[in-house]
Amino acid sequence: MNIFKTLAAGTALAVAFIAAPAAAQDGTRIALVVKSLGNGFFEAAHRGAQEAAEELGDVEIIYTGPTAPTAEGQIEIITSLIAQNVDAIAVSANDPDALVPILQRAMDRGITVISWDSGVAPEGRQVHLNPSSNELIGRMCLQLAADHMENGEGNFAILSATSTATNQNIWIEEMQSQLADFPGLNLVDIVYGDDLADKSYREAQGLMTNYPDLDVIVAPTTVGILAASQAVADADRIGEVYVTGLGLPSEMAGAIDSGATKSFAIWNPIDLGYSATMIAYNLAAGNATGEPGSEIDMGRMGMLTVGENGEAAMAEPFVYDASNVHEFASIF
Ligand code: RAM
Repeated sequence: MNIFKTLAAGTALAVAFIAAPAAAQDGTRIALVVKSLGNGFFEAAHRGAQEAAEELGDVEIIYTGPTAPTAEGQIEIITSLIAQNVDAIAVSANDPDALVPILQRAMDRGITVISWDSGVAPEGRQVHLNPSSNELIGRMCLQLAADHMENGEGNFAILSATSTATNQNIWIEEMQSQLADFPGLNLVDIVYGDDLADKSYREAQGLMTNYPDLDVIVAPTTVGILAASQAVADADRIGEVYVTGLGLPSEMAGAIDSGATKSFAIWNPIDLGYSATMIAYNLAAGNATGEPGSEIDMGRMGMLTVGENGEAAMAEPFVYDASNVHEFASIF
């Protein structure tokens, strides 16, 4: 920066300070509270949030989350965000109910609250953004399992994230309620890897030991699907036990190459973080109400129509296989 620019910037700051000393905050501060740090899915969503912030201008993204995916960790973080008087909190929740009291306190203080990815019960937020239709995600997981079996017939187990995760629990319910449409599929067990790589790996090993005739592990979590693929490869069971579910091309390209999976699905996590940020911003700015039936501008993702219970869905999941995984691996 040259000296004239520095002076100009300094003057602008000084003027802003004199003109509005009590209006305090610079711009809009939006906290993106994720299930846990160190998860590539949320890191991609963060990139989308940054993109939205740059497009909006004068928006600061506070990317935060606990080290392990627990509701307690998120409650602590949200308590501190309320003390910092952020403008909006956009959370992917580790539990639909446990966060409600603290988020109600945030809303009472005038903070905009939305959930995205993994929802909070309606009384604890203004809007919830699902990545896609839950029914469709459930059906897609079953279809992927069937696609990895001969004639769509065989045994499968579900390796989920935490047992309280709103999104995975809804998708599991959807899988169970649509099982009748896939008569060849036999669900033998549901286990929880807590979105921790080591626990997910051990749970996948446990499934292979406990069910010698297991054909497919369906992991509706990017952490679980990657860990299970590694467990299958390490156990030398490639070609006998397949892994599928929801994964990131960047993390799963190796599993496609090794043959641990033939295909898996996901929506664009960058778009999801971008959309959540746009929604939080427009609610905080008073440009939208979030009322069922109303619309919210999501920038390059278009207009969102808010549905029943303040819920809406972003886009359809996309299937990745050997034909396209490497092309997308550099994106998310
Ligand atoms: C994991 C998280 C996230 C989920 C994806 C598919 O990264 O559990 O909430 O949406 O998987």
